[in-house]
Amino acid sequence: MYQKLCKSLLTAAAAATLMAGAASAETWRAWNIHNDGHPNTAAMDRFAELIDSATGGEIKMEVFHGGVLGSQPDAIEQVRIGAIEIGNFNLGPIGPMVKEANLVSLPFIFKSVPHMFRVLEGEGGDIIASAMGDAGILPLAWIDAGARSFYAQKPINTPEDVAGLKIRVMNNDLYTAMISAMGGNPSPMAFSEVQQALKTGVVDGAENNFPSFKSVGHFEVTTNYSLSEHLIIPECICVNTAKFNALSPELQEAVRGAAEEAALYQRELWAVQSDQARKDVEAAGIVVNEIENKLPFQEAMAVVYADYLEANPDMRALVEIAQSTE
Ligand code: BDP
Repeated sequence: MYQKLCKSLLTAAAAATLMAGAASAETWRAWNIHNDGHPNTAAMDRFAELIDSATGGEIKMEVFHGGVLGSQPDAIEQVRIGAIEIGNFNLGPIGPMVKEANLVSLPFIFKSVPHMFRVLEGEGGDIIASAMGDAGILPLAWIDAGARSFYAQKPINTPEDVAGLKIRVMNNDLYTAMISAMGGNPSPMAFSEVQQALKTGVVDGAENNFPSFKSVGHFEVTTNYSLSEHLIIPECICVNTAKFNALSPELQEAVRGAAEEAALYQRELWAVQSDQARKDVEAAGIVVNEIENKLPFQEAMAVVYADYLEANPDMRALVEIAQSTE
């Protein structure tokens, strides 16, 4: 940490020297779906400060919170084409555009959050990052989004409990396949619409991590959160590739360093605030249900894996990298 800080201070000083006399600063627009009180919002605000100081004011960042620049799939597309420069994205909605990124959307592909980071920080992560960069959306740093679990008006202990329920999922065929494999009715929907859909019964349930379950009020319109932890999907701080490549090597290093530092900050906040979010929703009356045996959920996903590998035989090697990572 200390070394990292020294390095980024040095980078900042170097960038400041470098940039003294530089012609003109540019302002990047940053997309973030979360509101105040969510760890990613604080991390993106910190990132804006870090990028400013690391680049000696050469790059400024205006962060638009609450998804006001558009839905997540739209914003991903906008970063790809350079209409928005940068964003905090979940890899779930990136999967339909970059097939390598879909690795993380296979249910139960990761054993734990640390395992997910080990895969991302190894060869698997290099393959995903390079494919994303080629698609125009370059990851500068990975951030934590914990594990996603189901919530509904009843406990979910087995895949059979999902049967017949209409469950909101993010936009990705792997998630619709996951719900269908349990006999449920998947309902892909924008994040901003889920609270109302739960409230009015348009959907019976959804799935997310504790901070998001809390921050957008899903806990106010549901009763049971069941710890299936079926998806551990990382997020990224991602930049338009062409924009990043057009920077001098010094500025690239400064921007990457700022993103890495913001990501570390996010992970620290996440650790504390996800525990707190669980406590807060429990205090508000949510029943958090431990699932004793997750094996039936994992077994129900066999068809999802089989169909996925049949349709994407070229992804088998990446799946094997993840599965063989300790
Ligand atoms: C949250 C993610 C956010 C997603 C949202 C969702 O941080 O990027 O848009 O889930 O379920 O946990 O749509």
